[in-house]
Amino acid sequence: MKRLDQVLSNDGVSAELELVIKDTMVACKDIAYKLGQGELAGILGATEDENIQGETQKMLDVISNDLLKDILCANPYVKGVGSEEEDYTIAGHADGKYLVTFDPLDGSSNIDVNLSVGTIFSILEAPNDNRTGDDQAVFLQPGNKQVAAGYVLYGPSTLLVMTTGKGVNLFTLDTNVGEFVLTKEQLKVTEDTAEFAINMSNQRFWEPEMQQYIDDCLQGEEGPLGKRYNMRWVASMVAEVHRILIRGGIFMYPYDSRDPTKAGKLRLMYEGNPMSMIVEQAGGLSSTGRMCIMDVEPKDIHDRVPVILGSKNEVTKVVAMFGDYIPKK
Ligand code: FDP
Repeated sequence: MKRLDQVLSNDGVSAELELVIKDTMVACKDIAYKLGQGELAGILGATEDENIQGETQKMLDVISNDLLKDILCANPYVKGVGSEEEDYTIAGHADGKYLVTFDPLDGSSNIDVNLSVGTIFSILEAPNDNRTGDDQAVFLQPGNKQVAAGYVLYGPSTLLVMTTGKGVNLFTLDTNVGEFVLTKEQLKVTEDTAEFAINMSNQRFWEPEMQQYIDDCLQGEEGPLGKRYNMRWVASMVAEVHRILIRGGIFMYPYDSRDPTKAGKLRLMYEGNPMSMIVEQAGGLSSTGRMCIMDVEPKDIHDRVPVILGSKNEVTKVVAMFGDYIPKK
């Protein structure tokens, strides 16, 4: 079986980028170990702090963030990092070629109930100028500029799903040797699906287009979509996207009016962009409803975005509800 480094070399990934990815995985293996220890390590529960998004930080959010931040900032090829858990971007090496953004522990409300969580990462090329990684402006590039994106899913087994722009591969952590080994090549999202994932408790706050689509799904065979739908909501984006990569589906965290100043709940640079690159590299689609997520120009490292992604034909049906935009593929 091929190891991660062999797959990256076969894909023609530069030695520098390979080292950045491998260091990201060193941190993720440590996170996986700590999650596995759970209560025994005394690291479950909340801290007294909130992150810049106003969310209470779990102890493991902070530990995972520190692991990724420390290892990546020490990597000579990393110019800077941006994290969902950090107020500002952090400088690495002034002449580093890459910028890494990450959500260290996505779905962290699941930690205390021992359900799946994940780490999401996105890698961009750093602009070749005198600015350093603590200048957030260097990070403000749309998702279509990503050179790599991936997630690690900490579930019954620890999985890495990633792309460097040549399709999407799935690796499983072999805990006997501490290596990620290739277990599925070239994942493909089915074009059609009858399974949707959305937090239905927010229904009354959605825009009319989204209300309409879900109403149509709920009508099943008798409705305009003509099929019976199933629903799933793990409340962990990594787990939802993984399910979609394995058996198809559509995941939505749309705009809602609970806080009209926020474009959505999910973060563009830590969640929307990397997950869109993975899903689109696997033949799926991603959209805000009105434009391709990866075409959104970020104004701030912590920008939020409405997210609709998954099986191509189903995402196309949802964006058709919004009416004024046709997805690229
Ligand atoms: P969490 O807040 O627990 O980190 O990243 C945000 C996220 O989880 C996603 O992983 C998940 O899909 C979503 O929020 C869950 O949102 P709800 O709390 O609305 O269910």
